[in-house]
Amino acid sequence: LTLCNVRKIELSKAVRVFEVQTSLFPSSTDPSLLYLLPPSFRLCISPSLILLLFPKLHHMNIWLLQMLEIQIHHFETRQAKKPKNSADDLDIFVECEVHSADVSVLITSLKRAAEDVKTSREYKVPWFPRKIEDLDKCHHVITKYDPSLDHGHPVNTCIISSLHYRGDPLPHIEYTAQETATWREVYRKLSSLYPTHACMQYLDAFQQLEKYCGYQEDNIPQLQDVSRFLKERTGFQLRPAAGLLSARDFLASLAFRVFQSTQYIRHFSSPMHSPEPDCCHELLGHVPMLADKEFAQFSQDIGLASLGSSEAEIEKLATLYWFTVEFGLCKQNGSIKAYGAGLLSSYGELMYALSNKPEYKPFDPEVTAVHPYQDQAFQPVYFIAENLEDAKARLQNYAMKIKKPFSLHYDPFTSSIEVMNTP
Ligand code: HBI
Ligand code: FE
Repeated sequence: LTLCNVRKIELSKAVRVFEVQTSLFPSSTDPSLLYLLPPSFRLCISPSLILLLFPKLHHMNIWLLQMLEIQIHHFETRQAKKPKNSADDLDIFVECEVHSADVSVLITSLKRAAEDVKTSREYKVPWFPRKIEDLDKCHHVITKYDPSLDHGHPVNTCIISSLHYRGDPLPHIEYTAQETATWREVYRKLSSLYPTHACMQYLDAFQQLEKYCGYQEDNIPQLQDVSRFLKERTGFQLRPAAGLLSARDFLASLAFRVFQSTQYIRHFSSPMHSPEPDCCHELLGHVPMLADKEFAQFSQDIGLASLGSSEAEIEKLATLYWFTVEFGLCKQNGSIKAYGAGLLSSYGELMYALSNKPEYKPFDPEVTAVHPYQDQAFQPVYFIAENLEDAKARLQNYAMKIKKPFSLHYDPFTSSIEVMNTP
């Protein structure tokens, strides 16, 4: 909070507040605010000190500070930039921690008494990884899909990745003959569509993966080999994930060019559909695109934008991710091609998306980020990018407008995030 233009006081007075704090409660209470009375008063020195420094503040504000159990971390006075009445006018900066639910109550209350209230932190910045090692804490699996509640979609529970730590080698999986048969069926059907439906970046990478990474219909590629391949192309690496991760954790890893990938394969009884991401989706959908430079940057940019963002902003970024990385289309040589992994790993939806049935809209992050999406059926609408470079530039422009009390810079030499405060 920045409370401007408050009269200078002698700091020696502040020390005495210790003894008089109980008398700071207002003697005549505004009845409309009585409901704010706490069950038990918890006094702390800092709000009382503020009362002394802000003689113009109504006592009620101080009371509120105590009641909301606001923690004051930093206190500073500066010469006012625009002295109004006297040369003694000060700007006072208070950095405090307020529960996000209490922020608006506090601001409203302060505005009644202070001349100018500016807020630089309207929410408590959520924890976010700053070093690539911190991704060990970003593995929260969402159990949105509960196999016991849905008998229509059996899941394969043979391989469940346990917790993986950075530096561990990626587990080598011996897939069963039945699992390989599932892969074969998916691989055959999808690769027949790619030449006509996939964008050229995808086709280039797919060819390379067949040549160097064991992409064949009779072999499920190993994450270790694929990760090494991607690292050489774009610096992306894979990390095994136990299932669908929370959007916050999943996006955060992209900021470090880490893609969290499942390693199990869908149930053999429904090879053309999986309600959760599985290795067919990751290896056939995501991996080829992550070998493209522009697309890798686009993915990392969504990740960087997510760090420290509010819940509402994460929701928008996850929606953007959905309509681009998962279901994006782009123009290429006068026709429309798919670059989204959800399309490139689904025979049915890939055909549908490029038929004349769905609605198309131009990719515009402001519009796309708030468009409702569908995770139970085909998308009713697809967003078309002019090209990947244009999509990247638009996303960067969108990310710059996200309000955060700091700016971020990714240092590729140390794989860490530099945080710069912007008060
Ligand atoms: N988790 N393992 C995994 N794989 C994904 O592709 C994935 C995820 N969590 C969220 C997610 N994708 C996105 O749909 C957005 O919510 C970010
Ligand atoms: Fe995906």
